[in-house]
Amino acid sequence: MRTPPRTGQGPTGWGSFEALPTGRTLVMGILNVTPDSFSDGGLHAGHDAAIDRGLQMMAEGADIVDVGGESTRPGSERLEPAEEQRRILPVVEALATAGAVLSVDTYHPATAEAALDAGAHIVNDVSGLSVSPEMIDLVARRQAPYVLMHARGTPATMDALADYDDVAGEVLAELEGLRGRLVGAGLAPERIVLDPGLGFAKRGAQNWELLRALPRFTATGHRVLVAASRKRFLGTLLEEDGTPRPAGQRDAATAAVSALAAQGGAWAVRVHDVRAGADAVAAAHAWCGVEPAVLRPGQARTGAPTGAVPR
Ligand code: PMM
Repeated sequence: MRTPPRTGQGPTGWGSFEALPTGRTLVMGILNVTPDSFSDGGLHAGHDAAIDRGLQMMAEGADIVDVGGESTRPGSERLEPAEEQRRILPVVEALATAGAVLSVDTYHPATAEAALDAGAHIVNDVSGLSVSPEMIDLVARRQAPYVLMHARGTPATMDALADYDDVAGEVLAELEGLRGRLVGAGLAPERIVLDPGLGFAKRGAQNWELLRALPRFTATGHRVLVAASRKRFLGTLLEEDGTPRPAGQRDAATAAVSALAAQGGAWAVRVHDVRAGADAVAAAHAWCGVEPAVLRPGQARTGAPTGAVPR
């Protein structure tokens, strides 16, 4: 039996990558620290709002909080590492102190390293095939858990690069090539999390094909992250009169994907609506007979801190 560490008054977190439960699918909450969060009150108020949101996510059942300073939506602008760090480091530091397990959503090695120094646990790199040699050296040197996401090109160019004969086979083969480089540099294979990169150089139906191929990804023996939350392919699925469903109205479909990902053995689902994601995963696991006792650190919803019993 393992008990998540207590951190005073606030919600509890697992505190380290190693302490994360292994018997169920984890919930990774998305915490964007982008200028929208600074719209009123400036950077400091933006940091405070982001920290509060991160704590709220932990209370709602996030096992991991994914902190990012740059939007990676198709067509978005790239951000300088210094500005990225200015946005995210105070947030990483505060949430790490609160016991959160944190991933940092960046493709800049300098930002990844600064975030690890500030208490982050996992590097979540959406650069895919353009992964830099410095990033490989960094995660190998630090033995940092690393989310290896499949992508082609950059957010500006990726939509034009979505030509595949066999999307699952090609994505897997490209990920395996990169995995070889990471392991060759000395990163322990169990620290590599595979992510098919839904929406990154993938067109609508290709995303569903990749989700259907989840068993092929888990069969590699790596942890697999499914990050479908509010993505464009869900908007397209739910379109009415040719108009895609707006991002804020895609959470029910996201929850359905999260439940099926949990049933399919995903290591984690990356979601905006943490409460809905945690509920979906809990229902899927209950259906499949997974112990409810492993549900979440601190069992925040009942307010009663309990130990977790990973299987
Ligand atoms: N997608 C986005 C951002 N970060 N990280 C991983 N590992 N996988 C993803 O698919 C992913 C990501 C873009 O989506 P958002 O703007 O809704 O966060």
